[in-house]
Amino acid sequence: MFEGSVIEEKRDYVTLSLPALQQTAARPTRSWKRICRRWKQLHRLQRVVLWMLGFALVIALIYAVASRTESHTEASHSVESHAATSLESNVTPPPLPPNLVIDPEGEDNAQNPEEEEKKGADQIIPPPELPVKKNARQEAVISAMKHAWRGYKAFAWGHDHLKPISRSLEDWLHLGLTLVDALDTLWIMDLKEEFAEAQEWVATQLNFNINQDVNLFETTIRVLGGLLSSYHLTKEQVFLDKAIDLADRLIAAFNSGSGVPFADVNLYSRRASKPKWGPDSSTSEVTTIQLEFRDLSRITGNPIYENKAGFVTDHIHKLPKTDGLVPIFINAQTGQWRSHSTITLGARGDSYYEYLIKQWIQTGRTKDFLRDDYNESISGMEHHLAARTEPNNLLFFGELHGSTKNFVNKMDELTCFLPGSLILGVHYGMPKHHKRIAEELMYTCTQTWLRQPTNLAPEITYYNTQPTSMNEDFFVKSNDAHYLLRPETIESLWYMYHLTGNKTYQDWGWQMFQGIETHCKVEWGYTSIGNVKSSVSTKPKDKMESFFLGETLKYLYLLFMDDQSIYSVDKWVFNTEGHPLPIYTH
Ligand code: DMJ
Repeated sequence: MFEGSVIEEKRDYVTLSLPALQQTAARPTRSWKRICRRWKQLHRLQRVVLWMLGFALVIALIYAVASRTESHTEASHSVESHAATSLESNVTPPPLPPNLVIDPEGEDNAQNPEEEEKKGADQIIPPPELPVKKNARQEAVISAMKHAWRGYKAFAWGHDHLKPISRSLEDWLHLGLTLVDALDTLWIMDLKEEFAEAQEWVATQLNFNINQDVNLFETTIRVLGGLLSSYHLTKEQVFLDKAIDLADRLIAAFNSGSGVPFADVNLYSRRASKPKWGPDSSTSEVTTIQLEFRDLSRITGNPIYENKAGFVTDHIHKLPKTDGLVPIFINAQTGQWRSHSTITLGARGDSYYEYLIKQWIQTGRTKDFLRDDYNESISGMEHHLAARTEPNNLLFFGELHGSTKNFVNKMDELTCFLPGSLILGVHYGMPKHHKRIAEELMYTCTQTWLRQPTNLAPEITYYNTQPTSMNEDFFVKSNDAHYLLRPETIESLWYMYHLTGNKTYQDWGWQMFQGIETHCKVEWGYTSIGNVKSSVSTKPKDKMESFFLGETLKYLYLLFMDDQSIYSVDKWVFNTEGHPLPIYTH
């Protein structure tokens, strides 16, 4: 009964409305005919006057719209240039007082992060709108990316690395490293054609069912990280499917007895093993897989990845430390430190500290032990590793070597990730004096590039802490003079610019990019070089690392972007290989 009456009602409505629509449609035709008749009855002069009035009205409208748009653009320009001018006075940060340590109880205390608005969301962030217009510096970086891609495509397509001088390739993990590492950079730079061909390769050729031992950390940060960020940016299911397949194989590395993963795992047999060169896993490696594994759990709803990787963080939180600083080796079977190993912010130590703050951010600032461990480690760095050069009082972070823990005045280029993490922390409420440390270390790192005739940084720099006849703040040994196309300093420049707006950081990055263009660019891509100390004898090494596309060029592009809100650190947390992942609420 009820249904029947609804149908009836619907029929009535349709029957009634059709003629009404027809009437309405007929009305304009009649009015139009009337207007035409009247127009023809007008005198010729009257018609000319009406035409002119109409024309003047259209011009006035166009003018009004144009001047509104212009005044809006001018207003935003003047805000930007004011910000730039007021920051310009702070170009070279004045050195910190000789005693860098500042009372953590004093005015420098951390802001209460709970008081700040919680950033991030559990939902996947919609892909950001791509900016239409790019500035000249961005265009230059895009050209570099296209140049690198062209060489890779021609001679190393689907392989790990391009050897651009010999026009050949090199495989290490046999996972198409450069291609997967470059995916999100191509997307961010709006290189859609290149992205599509890379996606096609991932869909049809990327195969993890191979009898190949791979390093858990490298595979996680480059391949799993690259697939996950591509998934978030594009929502293409293929990236997620591949990420799950890979993680299901990598997870075997955690079958170690202690839950701290072995360094290597065979993708086919899913058997884990110690590294070929020693009994232990590297601390930075076992603590720099959590962002990626957690992200996969959050997307899929399968907690296993997050639980396995999260266990390592919890376990290491409980181990003894030197004021928050950790040895660089840990045994996977016992889960204990190799206690006589070195403490460094460089190789094998670096990203332990980076992932403390980034994991805290990724989890919506809810796991406070991560923040506390991070803050303790920065205090430890200030007390044990911070030192100053002669004659110019530059800040650097040295190392505590082996069982003696003697201080060594050496800093890796890898350590230059730290200004970026520090300023990110300050943005999220960490102690304000961390900003000063970030600015000073950023300056020192930049000097390691710009004081070389190539404008490129060596792998390792030694610092003068005593007055010497050389009168130089630092020096480079011949064996350490290579530049591997690394990103760390440029990555930190992006964070510093992104979070302070000081355009000097862009200018420093531009000078570094000129160094890369002048000394690393070859006909078929970009090459690492063996000697940054000479602009005539750079000793090219014939290798283009995957992180050059995954990180170095990406961070240069982000550094030069006019609209910094698109890849904001309030929405994204970048893994250690430069792959953006979303921030969650817990
Ligand atoms: C990259 O693979 C990552 O940035 C990692 O954290 C350190 N080493 C390289 C780049 O130098």
